[in-house]
Amino acid sequence: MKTRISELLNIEYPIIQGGMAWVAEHHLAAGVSNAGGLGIIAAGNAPVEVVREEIRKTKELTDKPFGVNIMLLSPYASEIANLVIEEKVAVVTTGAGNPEKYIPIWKEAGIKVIPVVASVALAKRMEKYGADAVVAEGCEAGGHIGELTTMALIPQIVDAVSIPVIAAGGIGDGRGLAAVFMLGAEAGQIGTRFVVSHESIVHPNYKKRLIDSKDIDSTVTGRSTGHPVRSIRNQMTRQYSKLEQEGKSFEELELLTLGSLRKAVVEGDINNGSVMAGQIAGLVSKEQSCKEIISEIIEEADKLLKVK
Ligand code: TUI
Repeated sequence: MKTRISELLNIEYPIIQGGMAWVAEHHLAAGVSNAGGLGIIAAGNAPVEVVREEIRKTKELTDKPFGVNIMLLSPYASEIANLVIEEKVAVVTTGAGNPEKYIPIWKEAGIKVIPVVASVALAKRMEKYGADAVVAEGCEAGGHIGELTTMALIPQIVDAVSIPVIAAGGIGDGRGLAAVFMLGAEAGQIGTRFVVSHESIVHPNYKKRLIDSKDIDSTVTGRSTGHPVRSIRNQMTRQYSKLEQEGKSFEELELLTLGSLRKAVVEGDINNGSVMAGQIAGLVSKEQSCKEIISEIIEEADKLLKVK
């Protein structure tokens, strides 16, 4: 399954791992890269020294290319934008914002730049500013999301830009990967399924909650603040929605979510923490190694795409 993305990134299979804050650290990133995909370290809201350490530990675990995802709402985003240059990271993906002011320095350093976008307008702008590819993320995805579904977003972005498009949001198996190829994507970004991998360091309660989840278990909070986030419905999302309906300020709502992802991922508090996951969680039924996950998805997609 050679595509412009596997060529660009120098990877065996057209699968990249989502840049999930707290989840995507060196074990997962190296696991995915060693399995032939592109592993990604999520900087999230972490300070620069923590991210530097993650990059160095990943280098110890793999000789394959890997990337760093920069969450642009982070107070450390600009420092991390420089860190990836210092550490000679091969690929940068970005989320939750517009990275155009950093693109020239990353390109100058030879970094492959792949912004995550949720609209045609931002995809076109990223191409104009020199991005190598875009991840087009539909609202089936977990975490911070845009408005459009993957089904509607991918073909519109594919038609609007010439650079290759990586689809994200709702891909959990080979059928999903084959489907986005039909829409014109040249790779898939997968998050939720990798959360439930052996290499993922999330608390066992979090993995079990995803394995147990049904199709309709995720919900979106934060639409009123302009920062919609998809996670599994629980005490935390109910409390958040109640305060949102009461018209509480963005600052008050932030206080509730502050640290809540860590609470779920690290402490395993899946009732009061934020259990971010995509709509495809209902399809994830067991914990596997990154190698098993990637082999299974590629084998299935390959078979489907060969049927004429
Ligand atoms: O970034 C993500 N997913 C995330 S970031 C995150 S941490 C967080 N937690 C709470 C509140 C906010 C963030 C958890 N999950 N995915 C990539 C993504 N980017 N999806 C959508 C976007 C996006 C949306 C609007 C990118 C750009 C944009 O507009 C930028 C502009 O200025 O035009």
